[in-house]
Amino acid sequence: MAAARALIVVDVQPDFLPGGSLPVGEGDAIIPGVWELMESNAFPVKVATQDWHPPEHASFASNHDGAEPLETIRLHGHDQILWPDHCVQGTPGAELYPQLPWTRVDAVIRKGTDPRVDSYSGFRNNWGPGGDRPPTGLAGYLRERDVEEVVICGLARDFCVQWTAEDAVEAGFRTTLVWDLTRSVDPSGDDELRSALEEQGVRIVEKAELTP
Ligand code: VGL
Ligand code: ZN
Repeated sequence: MAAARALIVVDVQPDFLPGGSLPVGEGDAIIPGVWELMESNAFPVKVATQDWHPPEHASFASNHDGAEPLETIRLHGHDQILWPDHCVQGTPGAELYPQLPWTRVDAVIRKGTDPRVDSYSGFRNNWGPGGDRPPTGLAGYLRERDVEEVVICGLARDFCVQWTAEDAVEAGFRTTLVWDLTRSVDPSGDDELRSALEEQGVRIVEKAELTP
């Protein structure tokens, strides 16, 4: 089979959209464009990630006595931002956003399922108690499908999209991030984030620049 290009749709879930428990500003603005890419025939492989936490997850402020959301603590030797409860397994906020054509997606990688460890990236967990970042299996899945290039969109630009893009480069995939089909939790860092990603080898494009 010829080298394939894969679409990766990151964490488009109600909890990250307006009205959700960890809403990303303007998160809903990406929906029509993401819908178009999901419907496109330009991607022989399409995958999605789904943030999928147990209620006792270590990234929830509610699971740390006296802690408030958006505080940073040390967890397994690394900084960890504490979040409001979000994407709790089986809750409506954790679903794949119901208005998108998920039937088009070949595989869904659920992440953040280990209560002890966060997982921003679709490829590997954040650092765990063992000091390593255990893989989710996504890189192997894509390699077995002859994928050489990944095109990434979704939420949030400055967390799960960023980490997924960085790990995609590190795993050896040509990596494109569709900037206008992402939004940040903290847009004030966007300029810096953009340069940092480009420096690491992530190609950043607007949706209109994607060759169909
Ligand atoms: C995300 C914070 C916590 C994301 C997930 O999808 O960017 N951010 N969990
Ligand atoms: Zn999460």
